Order: sequence, then C-alpha cells, then structure tokens
Amino acid sequence: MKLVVVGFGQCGGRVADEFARLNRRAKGQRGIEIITGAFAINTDSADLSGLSTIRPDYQHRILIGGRKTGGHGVGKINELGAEIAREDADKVVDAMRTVRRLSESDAFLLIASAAGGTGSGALPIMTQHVKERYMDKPIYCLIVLPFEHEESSEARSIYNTAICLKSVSSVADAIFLVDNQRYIRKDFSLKNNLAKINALIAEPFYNLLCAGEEKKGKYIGARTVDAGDILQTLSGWSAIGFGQSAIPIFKRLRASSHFRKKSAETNKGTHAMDEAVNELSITCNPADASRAIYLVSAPAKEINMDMFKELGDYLRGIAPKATIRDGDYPREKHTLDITLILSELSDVAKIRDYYTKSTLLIPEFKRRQEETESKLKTMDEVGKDIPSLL
Ligand SMILES: Nc1nc2c(ncn2[C@@H]2O[C@H](COP(=O)(O)OP(=O)(O)OP(=O)(O)O)[C@@H](O)[C@H]2O)c(=O)[nH]1
Ligand SMILES: [Mg+2]
Repeated sequence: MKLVVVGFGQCGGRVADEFARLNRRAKGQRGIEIITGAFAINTDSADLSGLSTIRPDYQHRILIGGRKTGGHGVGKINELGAEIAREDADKVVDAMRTVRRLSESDAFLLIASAAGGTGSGALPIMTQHVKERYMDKPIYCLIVLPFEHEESSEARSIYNTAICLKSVSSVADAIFLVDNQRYIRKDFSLKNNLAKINALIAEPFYNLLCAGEEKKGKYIGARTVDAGDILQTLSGWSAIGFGQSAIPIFKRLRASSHFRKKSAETNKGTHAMDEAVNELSITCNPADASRAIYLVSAPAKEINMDMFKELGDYLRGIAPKATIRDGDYPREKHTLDITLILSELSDVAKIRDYYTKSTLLIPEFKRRQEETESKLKTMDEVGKDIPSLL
C-alpha cells in the first residue's frame, strides 16, 4: 500500500518524518516504495528545519501563516491554526500535485497532535480540502493525544483535543488514535524521548504497508494483505497495535516431537497477538470494533494454518462483532510480528471523556475571555487622558 503522508505542526511533522524514514528503510532493505510523498506543514520555521528525512525544499517543508505568526507558531490557539490553514490551503494542496506517483497512491495519511495549536487547527481544515480535491482517494488521519501531565496542567490541551477530534471525525474516512501516555506506561524514560515514541508510533505500519507491495514470489504470503484489504477495514475511530515473539535461531525441539513443535508455534502467534492487543495505540474495548485486520510477519516455515485458526478464534472471542481480515507476510527472519488494526470503534471512553470535560470548560474559557477584555477596557479607561505618539 502506498501513502502520501502529510504532517501538521511540530508533532505531525516529526511523525511524518518518521514515515519518510520507514520508506527509506523499505527501499533500502526491500526495494519497495510505501510512501510516495512526505510533507511537513507548520507555522513554525524552526520546527521545519529540525526535520531530517522529509525533503528540505519549500515544496515539502511548507511554512504557512508566516505573516501572521512571524514563523513562530500559533502558541496553542487552534482557532488561529485553523484560520491560517484555511487561508493557505491551496498552497498545501498544490504541493501535493508534485507527487510523482500520485495516481498510484492508495490513500492520504494526515498527521497532527490534537493538543497544540497549528496541527490541531490545521488538520480538520486540510482534511476537508484534500478530500474535496482528491475525491477518489480515502483520507486517513493519525491524531496524537496529549500526555496526562499536559491535560492536568493546561485545560487548553483538553479543549483543543476535543475540538480537533470532533471536527476531524466528520471529514476523515478513518482516524488512528494514538495516545502519547500509552507509550510511557512501561518505560517512563520515554517521557522525555519523543523521538523514540515517534518511532514506536510508525513501526506497526511498516510490514502492513510493505506486504502488498512485494514483487518477489518468496515474500508473497499465502493470504496476502494488500491495499484493498486495508481500505476495506479502515473506517471511523481506529487503533493500531504491534506484538512480537522471538524465534530462537537454533531450535532444540527434535522433529519427532511434532505435536509440541506445532503448539509452540501457535503459542508464539498468540503471544504476539496478546501483545498487539495490549499495546494498542489507544485504550479501547475490542468488542466495540466492527472491523479488524491482522498481519502475521514471520519466516515462511513458522506460519501455518493452525496458527491462523487459533489467532482467528482468539480475535473473534474478544471482538465478536468484527469482520476480521487476515494475512501472512513471509519476510521476517528471527521474529514473529503481528500488526493489528481495530476499526469502526463504536465507543472510545477517552474521546467521550474529552467531550464531557470540554463542554464543562466552554463557560470557563468564555469567562476568562470576558475577564481579559474587561481588564483591558479598564486599563484603557485609566489611561484615556495620556497623550499618544501615534
Ligand atoms: N508523540 C509526540 N508528541 C509530540 C511531539 N511533539 C509534540 N508532541 C505533543 O503534541 C502536543 C503539542 O502539540 P505540537 O505538535 O507541539 O503543537 P503545534 O501543532 O506545533 O502547534 P503550536 O506549537 O501551538 O503552534 C503535546 O501534547 C505534545 O506532547 C512529538 O514529536 N511526538
Ligand atoms: Mg509548534
């Protein structure tokens, strides 16, 4: 599957840069192209210069709203991010026309954090514009949700997130929810290591995008997952997860213990699936998913029908309403990897929570605005007799 990837704001740009790196890896290791174009859009010129893999010209790292912000971002005001995106939308959409293999691209993936200003505001507006211009291609969004400490220290984070989620949900074909907090659950040192988190966010997409693009027979699975399967799966709120089991280089089990060998193989599969479910990019209940897809990537000899049966039964057990698609990809050498997507989720507690909290915040933000305006008025009043130089 081939994507055009566009990141908005600091977080969006960095995650898009990570996808550009995945593409470089796919080309280098596998001779495959999975990203046909990678772009970063920002109101902050320093953030654009900090990227490493997206092409460094003005058509791929695009500064918007330069006159309004002086190239320094919108300071978390996502209404301003949205306004700037509206004004500069043509500049962004036109840049995408330069993608050499646009017609072969299967979908767009637009990325941003929900809590900031530029990405949060620009994402819904640009999703709408790209959709209007490229009606034949689905538009997917990947939205990064804030850390807990940001939510508790800054009410604006929650407010921006709710606005961004609500706006995007009415225009995007599917939305991957990625909760920053989930990535520091196990490893707290990640709190200050956004680069590592970004790599973890992008990694599950690697095999999934490569599988359908393979040209060499020996790497094409018995049940291929291609762009069509992924397009059929993605709809509405979605989560992505990744799990891995190591495969020992020297197997100690003798050929005679055939049964034990088989069961050890299926165990590796269920272990990886378990991890993929536990490591989903957002906490959700698989029972709320209407669609799911999983891809098993492992050496060809590790993949068998019993494993698929077991994995299928396992997933059916936890996601009984879902239409499940699956596939294999005989590529990896020393691991068995599973990428899992749960899609068309009918409920995500975290989204409900943002909506509830934000609704309560609206009067508070209104009050703060009125208070600021009234204080300014009082100050102007006090200084009304002072002469001005203008
Ligand atoms: N995973 C991840 N999260 C990030 C990264 N950079 C920022 N964030 C998160 O994104 C949110 C802040 O949004 P930014 O992307 O920095 O904001 P912006 O879109 O550039 O908007 P302004 O700076 O306000 O103009 C916070 O929740 C951060 O934790 C990153 O590189 N990776
Ligand atoms: Mg910024």
